[in-house]
Amino acid sequence: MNLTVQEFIEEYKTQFQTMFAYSYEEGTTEQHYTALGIFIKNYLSRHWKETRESYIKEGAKQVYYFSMEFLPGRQLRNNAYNLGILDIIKEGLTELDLSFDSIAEAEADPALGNGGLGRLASCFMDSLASLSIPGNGNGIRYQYGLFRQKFVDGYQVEVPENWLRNRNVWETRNNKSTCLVRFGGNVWLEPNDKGYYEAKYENTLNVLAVPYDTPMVGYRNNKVNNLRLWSAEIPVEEEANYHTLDEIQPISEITQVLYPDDSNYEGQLLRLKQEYFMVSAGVQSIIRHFRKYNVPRKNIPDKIAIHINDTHPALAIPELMRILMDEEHLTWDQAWEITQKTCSYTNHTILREALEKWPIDMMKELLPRIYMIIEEINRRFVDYHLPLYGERITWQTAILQNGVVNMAHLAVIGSHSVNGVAKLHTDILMSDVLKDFFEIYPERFNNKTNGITQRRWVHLANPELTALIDEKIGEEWKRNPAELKVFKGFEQDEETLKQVAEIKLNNKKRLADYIEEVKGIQVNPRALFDVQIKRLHAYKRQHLNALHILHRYLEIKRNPDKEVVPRVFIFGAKAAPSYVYAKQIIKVINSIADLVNNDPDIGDKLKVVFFENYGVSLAEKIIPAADIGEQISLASMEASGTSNMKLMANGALTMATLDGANIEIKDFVGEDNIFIFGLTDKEVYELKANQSYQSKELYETNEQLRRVLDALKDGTIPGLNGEGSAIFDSLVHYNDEYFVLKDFESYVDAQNRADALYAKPMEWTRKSLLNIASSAPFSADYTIKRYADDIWKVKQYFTGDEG
Ligand code: 26M
Repeated sequence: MNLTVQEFIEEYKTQFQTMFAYSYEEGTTEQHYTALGIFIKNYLSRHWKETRESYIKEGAKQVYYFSMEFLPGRQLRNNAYNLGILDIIKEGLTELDLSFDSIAEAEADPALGNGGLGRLASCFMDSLASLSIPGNGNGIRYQYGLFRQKFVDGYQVEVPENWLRNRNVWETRNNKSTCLVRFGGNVWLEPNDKGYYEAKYENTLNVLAVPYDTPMVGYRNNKVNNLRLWSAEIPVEEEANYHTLDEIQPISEITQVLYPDDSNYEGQLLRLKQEYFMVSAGVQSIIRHFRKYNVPRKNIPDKIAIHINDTHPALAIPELMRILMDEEHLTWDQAWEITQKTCSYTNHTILREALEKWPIDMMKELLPRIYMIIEEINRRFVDYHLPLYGERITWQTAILQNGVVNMAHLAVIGSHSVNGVAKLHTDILMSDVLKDFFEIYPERFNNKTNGITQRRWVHLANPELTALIDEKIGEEWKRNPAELKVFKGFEQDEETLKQVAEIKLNNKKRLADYIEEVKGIQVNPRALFDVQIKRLHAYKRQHLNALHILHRYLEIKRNPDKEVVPRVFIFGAKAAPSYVYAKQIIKVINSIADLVNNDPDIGDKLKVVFFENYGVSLAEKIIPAADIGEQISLASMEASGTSNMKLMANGALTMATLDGANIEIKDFVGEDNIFIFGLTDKEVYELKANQSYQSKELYETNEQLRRVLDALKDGTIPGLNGEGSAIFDSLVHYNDEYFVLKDFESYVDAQNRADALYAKPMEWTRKSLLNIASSAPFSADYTIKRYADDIWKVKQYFTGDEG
């Protein structure tokens, strides 16, 4: 199906007219977006259908990636690109006097996730499709995504994100595949005359789960996988029982809004409803689909893999047990063997406060049958392990502890594989967080370092760089990222270095224009662009970055004639609405920005830009323009990080602690081509263990540090209402939980090294090129290949029509 420009033009005009009963010349940008989206969806629909059919025909094992969050980003450009029709469409639209870029901007960016975990899920969906692996996403179609962030007087204000206001062109509502999900009521088991117990229910709340399917388009391989997002509705046959909005509420609220906190777990009943709703609908639809394979149920693990993205979907384990026993009438032992072989789990955090522990009473009342099953899993686990491992280990690894259901324990016990998301993180799981489990089940543990899709984050976000690499090493690297290393051969080639530098400058000019447009701040594109983009959290230490900025500011004020390397500090970060400290940090950084940006003594030497509403679309604009990527979490705290990978792939040099995947980045790019500073994880553990750290001493003895800290509360920063003092107190009087002061000097030192290097543009660019050329190992394609081979045992399906 080779589309020509002329065919596109004709079909598009007709399409537009059919949809809107206007000629295309009269269309708004938004209408053009809708028409073009529908055009592309129609174009891919045959591949979507054929991909699904071919998996069944081949009896292919399929993986289902269960995640409460997906952050796919805008899909128009991505889908056209992966289908291989982007250039044709662009050309056609130009002939029609329309701009593809403006049309693409009209798409709503679905913010159905908080941050790293959700974006990883979407990178994985892209890689699964692009590798021709039968992989499905399973999640929730939240009516409102993550809040839209605004700043009012420098404070974060949250506004609802009504991403479905205009029509979502990508989704297909699938009325044929709905399921019923039951909550609450009473459950009991009744023996019947067929020789098994039947689960009987009364007074349950029945919710209809309606799937909306979204195509996940593979890169030029004619494969289109499926992302299935569930929406809660009243069952048609029960509609007559619902009369008022109040009565509808318990159902409609389930898929209304995404929980906006990714670091602090609060046992909210509604969240538990969301988790079970998604999991139950997902598992039911998998088992229904499995019947198409016509193989015995004991072969379920040969046809199905269910992946649990953090503990949030861990109820998939008891739900699969429930279906296998209550609906398929298998015995406990049969069901348990199938469940364990089918499920696998990824841990994404060691933050204690983020671990899910549901009150038993809540679980019992909301999910009585599921709770019975969890209780039995726990009973069998304890009975078996007590004689083998003794009291301490057994009780510490039990699922039920002190009145709560420990979801991580459920996930580990019910899975055949447990993985962390970077080497260090997996080591910490094995030696600390899940240590006892590592003793019981060493064979289950494995590392899968995260990855990113170069298609979205390089090919599309940075077309000039992509064209340059094509020109230098050919196009093979796009299908086979390992080829990128060939680009290293150009590290001494002056012409190539000049081109790399020029591309970076062009990207910075575009970002500078955008900064001027949305923030009204003028920045010098030749300044060093220093970028920290990620959720706001104390452990990620945006406040360390802020202290460094303050330090620079004070230095310039003290020494106005000294030559400095001009810098633009760029932030993007949302704080959880209830996270007071994180919001205080936002306010402080915004106030520092006001101070610095409006001080005539400072000029181009220092600028601070805090973008509102950071998300996938904004990341695509910022990342190609970054010179430095800030990865400055306290060692051991950041499980992996993924913005580190996106930034390096676009030629940013990494400013990093030895945390998460930074360590692997350093190993690949070489320590000369990265700025490393700060405590190591071992030093952090030691300081914590011997309780020897006294942040106040640092404040008292280090004059440079004291000056900076005092500026937080002595009126230097305008417009604060105690936020600076709050941060001061946490760092000085409450002993600085995340060792910000401890790492300060080493951080400033690394930043000075960065300045010195930036003053030698060719040297800088050479390192930038080496970063680009060393980024291939962080392709999500490789990560997914390893999940497929080691954990899921799913194959790539080449059907000969890959195109
Ligand atoms: C939990 C309970 C209730 C409501 C929300 C949550 C929740 C949601 C998201 C908890 C954690 C969530 O995300 C954690 C996360 O994004 N972790 C990040 O995962 C990335 C991908 O593996 C890593 O790169 C980051 O280091 C890690 O912080």
